[in-house]
Amino acid sequence: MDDCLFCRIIRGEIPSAKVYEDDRVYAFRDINPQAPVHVLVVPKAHYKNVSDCAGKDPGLTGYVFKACTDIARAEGLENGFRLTTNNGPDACQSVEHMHVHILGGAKLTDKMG
Ligand code: DGP
Repeated sequence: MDDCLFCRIIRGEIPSAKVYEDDRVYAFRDINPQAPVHVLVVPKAHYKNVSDCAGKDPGLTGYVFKACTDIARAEGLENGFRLTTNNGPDACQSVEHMHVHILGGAKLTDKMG
């Protein structure tokens, strides 16, 4: 996806604060953090959201979530963290490349919506 923002970040065409990378996922700090730790974890392959990824490659979807838990541990979030993935317009997904938000580093609100 030539013009996808997160594909461009993965390729290094747009700078990002990288947290983790392997052959299947890339993780970087959110440009507009909503918590002391706010990391985005994305599959390197382009899927427009988690529904798209889960439907076409459920193994990769699981791999992304496993990576999230490993990154949360590495970020020192032993006391808890939240994983959020916005899926489609009603969820206010703003970038159409599947991504999971890792939020933590403080007590988060109990409001989920
Ligand atoms: P969502 O609303 O779930 O689609 O989240 C998209 C997130 O992407 C949002 O929290 C802000 C972040 N974001 C948008 N553009 C950039 C960027 O250029 N760099 C980084 N690091 N994050 C970005």
